[in-house]
Amino acid sequence: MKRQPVDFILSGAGQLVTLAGPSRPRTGAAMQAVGVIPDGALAAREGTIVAIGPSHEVETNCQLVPGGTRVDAAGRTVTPGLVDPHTHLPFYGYREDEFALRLAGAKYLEILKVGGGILSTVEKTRRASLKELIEFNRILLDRMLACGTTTIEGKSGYGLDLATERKQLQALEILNQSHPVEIVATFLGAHAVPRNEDPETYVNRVIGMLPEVRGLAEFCDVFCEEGVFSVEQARRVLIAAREHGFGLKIHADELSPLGGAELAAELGAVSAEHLLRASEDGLRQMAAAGVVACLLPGTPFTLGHDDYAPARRMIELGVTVALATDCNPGTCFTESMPMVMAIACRRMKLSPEEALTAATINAAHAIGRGDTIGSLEPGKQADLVIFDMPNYRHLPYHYGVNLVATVIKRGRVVYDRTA
Ligand code: IZC
Ligand code: ZN
Repeated sequence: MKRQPVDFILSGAGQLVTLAGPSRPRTGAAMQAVGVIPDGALAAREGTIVAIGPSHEVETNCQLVPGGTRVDAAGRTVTPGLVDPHTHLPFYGYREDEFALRLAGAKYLEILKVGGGILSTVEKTRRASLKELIEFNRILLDRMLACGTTTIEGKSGYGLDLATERKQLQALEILNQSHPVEIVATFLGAHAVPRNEDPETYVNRVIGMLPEVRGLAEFCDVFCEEGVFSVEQARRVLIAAREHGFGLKIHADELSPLGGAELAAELGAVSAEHLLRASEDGLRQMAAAGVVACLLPGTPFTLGHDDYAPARRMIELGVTVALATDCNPGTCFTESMPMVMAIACRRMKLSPEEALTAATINAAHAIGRGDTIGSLEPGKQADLVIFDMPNYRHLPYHYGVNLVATVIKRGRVVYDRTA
């Protein structure tokens, strides 16, 4: 038989963890089935996986073309590129002063009320030029890539005016074209009410921005929270966004149980985020409507809370669970998905298998990319990570250090610590 020409071969993975399975989000017991090929190999052509299996089989069936890339995983563990489906990139500047205030007892929403928190990042982001914004966030993307993330979602929401919201989304577009990390963009005009503005008037302004950002963002999100945007205001923004063709996301039931989970189900949102205080009914409705629960355990960890989202109950109810960093300068400043997985296992009692499923295939579904990324299967993008660990269970187990050796995006080595 003629060998298939390929331009990328990775072989010798001690464990090649595929996450292969049905082309739908993984729920319940299916979250445990990560799929391990011992001594595994993978071949790709033009960035797309064409063969995957035991090393001897792939080597027999595939022929590397001259100039192609060969990677020896040398017994290490290979997984799909990690997907981070909820970040607040791009932002400008830091808020370490707020972190110290909170450690001394100040509350997140109280800081926002007096013009700090989100509003302080809004001021810095408004002042930054497009170029400054791009360069600041490029460094964050470099760190994400170094931690094994190959695709992220990023949001506006630090402009609260059309010009700055557009500047943020343009920064994402330029970074997506010029950085190996792939970016899915979300419009979060309804992130906070600008200083000295009436909330209802601002909601109307956000709705007016939708056609102006349509080409720059795929999703629309709202920070639905007591003292920020009500369920009724969130519903207005999201219904208008749906009419303009946006996919829907919602920051729901994080600090108070407003009914954001129910709203996400009612509107057919792609995902709902946080959900620490979501009602049992809301979770059932999310399961029935197929809304992905995007859990962000780095946030209660950063805020020093003892409560985490009820992930075990969600899995029992058949809700699709995904994990994300929530990377932002206020409530969770980390670029590391492995760190988030480590917290998820310890505080939400996910198994290592569930955490990996939540950070790959289910995370891909949380941003509408379940058909192209999140698992290693023929036809999908060749996005993978080689971890310096004997098996995938080390990923949440061995924490606080970076065990990424090499990252491959669309069949190209884009980060290599072993070189
Ligand atoms: O800058 O505080 N929760 N939005 C909603 C955030 C956190 C980001 C921030
Ligand atoms: Zn968020």
